[in-house]
Amino acid sequence: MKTVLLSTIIIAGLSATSVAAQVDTNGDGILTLDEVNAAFPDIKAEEFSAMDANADGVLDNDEVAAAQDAGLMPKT
Ligand SMILES: [Ca+2]
Ligand SMILES: [Ca+2]
Repeated sequence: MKTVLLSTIIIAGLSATSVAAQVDTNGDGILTLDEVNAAFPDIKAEEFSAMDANADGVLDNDEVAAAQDAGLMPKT
């Protein structure tokens, strides 16, 4: 029984590997500054703008991945 529980926890952990999925509190697939700030209070508007490569005011998965690669957003 313990093994089954552990497996369930591991699977749940793996399915939530994307930071975007954790930070995206309203589940619309994009991150707003408010959502990013809720998860990472240290990220300021200037840094958010730097991550927002296409300047549409939100971060999509590609922008989040690029921001993480550049060290602008923590990988959790
Ligand atoms: Ca969102
Ligand atoms: Ca964007």
